[in-house]
Amino acid sequence: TNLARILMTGRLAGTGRMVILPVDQGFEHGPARSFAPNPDAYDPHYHFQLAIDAGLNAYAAPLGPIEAGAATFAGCIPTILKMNSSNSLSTTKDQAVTASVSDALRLGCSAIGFTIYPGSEYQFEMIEELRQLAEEAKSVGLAVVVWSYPRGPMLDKVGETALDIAAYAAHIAALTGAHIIKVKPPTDAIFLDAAKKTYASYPVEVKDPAARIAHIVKACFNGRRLVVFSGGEAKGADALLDEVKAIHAGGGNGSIVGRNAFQRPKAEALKLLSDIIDVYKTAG
Ligand code: FBP
Repeated sequence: TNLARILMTGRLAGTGRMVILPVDQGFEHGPARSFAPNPDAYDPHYHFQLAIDAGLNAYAAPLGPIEAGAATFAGCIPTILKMNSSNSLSTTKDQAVTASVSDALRLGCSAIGFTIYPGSEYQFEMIEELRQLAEEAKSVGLAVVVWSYPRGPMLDKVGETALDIAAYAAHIAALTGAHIIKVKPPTDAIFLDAAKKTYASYPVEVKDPAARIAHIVKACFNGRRLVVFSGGEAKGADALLDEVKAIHAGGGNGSIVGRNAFQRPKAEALKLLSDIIDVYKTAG
């Protein structure tokens, strides 16, 4: 029911596609880097209202912002409680658990969100933390959204978004039992090429962005799990819309767009989110 609530909210209700606003960048990158480009975004109420006004499917955030808006926005938009977070002051590839399943229930959330870093020195602890929280969340009817971001000693920046590694990370998230899997859009790199090894027979046309998305969808149980792609650092609207068109063409289920939404002035953000939704509303 909670997964359906996410899928049945906003302008994409009933299409199987979704656009989600994630705002945990204050943890991940710090307040100034996240919110100074659009100071209204220092206020968590701004994010609730932006997600509602844009007709999005859900708003995802850590405990503090969800608590700050829970009373005012109760019932207005599904929320995803982000249960763990990293911060830029850390030198390790790990995240702290900062909320509980009972917090999610108390705040009326539809889902919990959890990040894993496949490839990190702490990956197995993170996956075990997820196992416990996901079991608890599912036992009380909450959906589970997994951010799967490859990073760690064997991966450089190319490797973190290389197609083979992104597919591997997405598959690991599916294997943990995630209902919704969130990854970065994969690049046309193959990690083993980047490492100067051969991977001549990788089974997908890596130069075609839509084929890369389709490969990630296959890795998520051949489309039996929902997969959404993050927006990344602020970029031009056309570049973001090109990515969204490839996600749509490749059979991805949608976008989870943070900085590209809340770092723009509100009118501009609403226009961009509306254009993104229009892409997902087209048939195919
Ligand atoms: P963006 O659309 O701003 O990229 O948000 C997606 C997201 O996963 C956030 O939830 C998270 O804070 C951020 O990206 C992490 O990005 P990175 O790990 O690359 O710094």
